[in-house]
Amino acid sequence: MPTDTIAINNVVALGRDGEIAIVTIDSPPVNALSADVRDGLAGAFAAIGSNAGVKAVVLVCAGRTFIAGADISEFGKAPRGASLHAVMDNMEGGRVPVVAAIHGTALGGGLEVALTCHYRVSDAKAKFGLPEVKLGLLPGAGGTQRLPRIVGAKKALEMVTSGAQMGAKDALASGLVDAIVDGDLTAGAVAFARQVVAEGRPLKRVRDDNSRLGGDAASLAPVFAAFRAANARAFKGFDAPEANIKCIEAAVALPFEDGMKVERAEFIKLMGGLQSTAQRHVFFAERQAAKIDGLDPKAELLPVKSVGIIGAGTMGGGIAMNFLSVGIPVTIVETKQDALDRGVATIRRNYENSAKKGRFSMEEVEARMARLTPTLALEDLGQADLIIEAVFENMDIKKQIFGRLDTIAKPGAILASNTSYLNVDEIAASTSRPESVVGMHFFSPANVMRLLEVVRGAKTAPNVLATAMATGKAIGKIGVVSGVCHGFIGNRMLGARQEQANKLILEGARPADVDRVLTEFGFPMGPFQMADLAGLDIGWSADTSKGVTVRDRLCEAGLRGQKNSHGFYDYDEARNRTPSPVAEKIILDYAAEKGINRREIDDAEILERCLYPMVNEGAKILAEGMAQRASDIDIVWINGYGWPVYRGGPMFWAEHDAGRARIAASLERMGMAVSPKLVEGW
Ligand code: 3H9
Repeated sequence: MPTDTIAINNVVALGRDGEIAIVTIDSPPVNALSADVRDGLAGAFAAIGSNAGVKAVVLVCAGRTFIAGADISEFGKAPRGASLHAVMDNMEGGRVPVVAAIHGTALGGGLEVALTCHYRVSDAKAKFGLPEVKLGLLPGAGGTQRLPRIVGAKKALEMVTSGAQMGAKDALASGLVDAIVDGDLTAGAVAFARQVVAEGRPLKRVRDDNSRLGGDAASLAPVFAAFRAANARAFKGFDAPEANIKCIEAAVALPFEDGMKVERAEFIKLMGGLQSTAQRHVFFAERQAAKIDGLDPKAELLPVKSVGIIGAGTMGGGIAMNFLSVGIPVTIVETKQDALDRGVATIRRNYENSAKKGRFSMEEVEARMARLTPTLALEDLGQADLIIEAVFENMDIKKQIFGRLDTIAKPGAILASNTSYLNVDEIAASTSRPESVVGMHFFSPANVMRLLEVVRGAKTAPNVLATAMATGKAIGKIGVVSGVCHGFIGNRMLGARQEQANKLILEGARPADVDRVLTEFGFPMGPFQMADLAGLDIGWSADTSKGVTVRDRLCEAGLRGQKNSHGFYDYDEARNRTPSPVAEKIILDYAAEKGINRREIDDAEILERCLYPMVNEGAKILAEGMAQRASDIDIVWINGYGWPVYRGGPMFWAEHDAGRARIAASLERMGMAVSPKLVEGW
């Protein structure tokens, strides 16, 4: 047991267990390497250096995890406290062995600190990773030079460019940890340190051992080339992956110290760039979104142990999968047996496809399917804790369903609508318990997309809202609270973009131009590709079509989008697309009929007209209090609509890249009313 523990400062303590010194970091929530932690470590290792009685050191963390990385909130601010590199050099170059004792997640700078220790032990659940790439960065404390010297260049490449974590078992097999400790971690690490001392083992410095790199620059050149080629699409637009690759190349090609210089230079470049600022903004924005203004964070949540879903179509089925996958039983309701059978078959097929790809076993498919109860009777939802209505967008039908649910659902059950546009308050008013009604707007495909808009009705009870958000988290979604307005946050802004896109193709741009400009900006697809994918006939019917919009006319001409291989584009069997001449003629005829003079429209105008009105709509949403904060809007667009994460979301982009004043001026030129919020800022 440690004795004589002294506080080096408020977050680092130094204790002794015989000849073993124990340095403990206790800096909640995640022991990030803040200035205080660095100062504490500097102080502790200085004290150890001058104490001849210490034969080895154990470095351990209190709380839920080992060091989770540099303190991201310090980035971009004036430097304070001891330099991390100096602290690490001191540990690595010291006279006694240092053993890192790891639990939770050793991430980023945390893993880098561990890699400067001479030995590493962990518990069986520990995880290891260098996730800096997700922040638009690279491991800047030697990680790119040390990791490949343990796990090899190839594995290191994968880890630094994906940020993926490695479990303890793999870490042991690859030499990232020297032992896995059962029982008390500190005690196990101390025993390990004693053994190192007793056996007179060397001070293993990762930097000095090139034997596991897996080859030299020449022999590994094809590995780097193949890796770049295989990932070109995934890395497109991002600066950080290539910088990470260059550093691993340097680890292979150069002596350690020179590799460190490359790492430093690349790190500084990334840190000063807008992409990393944007990605760090997104990191904090994601966590911020979970916080609901004016709501006690400890508000008691309602239990969600069983779920009812109304509608077994694409949305209903996708929503059901989220719950089945995490072990929550679902009763799914349809009005017709064949629709029900189709919905259940689709869920099974999706699961089986995942199993075939090796994501989980066929037994797991059966286990998930066993949690699903299909039924034609709404009455079967009487015992569900949460009921989600996912039928098509028709207010009358939704009201009718909620009216019936009111008589069926047990008291206290949450009644949610997956509506993507409609007034949740009006839906709630069709029940006698509007406090139990909330919007839960999923995005298609609902089992994949991370975004969940949680729509807070005027009467939604705080614990209903909090439970909807917590339920989203439990099924792996990022919940964002929206107020009640047409289309909520995401679709309302999308509407502003679509309106301009539709005008642009009449005024002279081609759909393919609009799509190209937006994909070059970083969206995975443009508005017309998206329309084709969703189906041009959504909400359209041959019986009621008046032929008044371009869409009506496309549908009337039999163009339905990808589903029948003809839409704004024609699709071949491999889904390769070429602009449709039929669609083009319909657009040209329509423009002529409306007397629109077509003109050359350049890329800059396309981008401005698609994105600026969207930002303006976002500003209105903020001014009306429909979104809690600008960063919530960014999270909606990144996770629901494919806004490129390295551009930080529309509101971040407006503030830090395009410029609010420039957007406002341009909107005025377009003759659009500028939201005062856009001018005054958020
Ligand atoms: C780096 O290390 C650079 C070096 O290579 C180079 C240096 C020269 N800093 O996620 P949670 C906060 S870059 C500051 O909800 P969980 C977070 O904001 C870093 N704050 O918990 C939240 O605050 P709040 C590389 C941080 O249990 C609270 O902690 N490392 C940091 O779901 C709880 O977070 C990473 O990128 C941080 N590093 O997940 C790891 N981390 O309560 C980033 C967290 O006020 N972190 N916070 O909202 C994570 O991935 C997760 O937080 C973790 C815990 C898995 C650790």
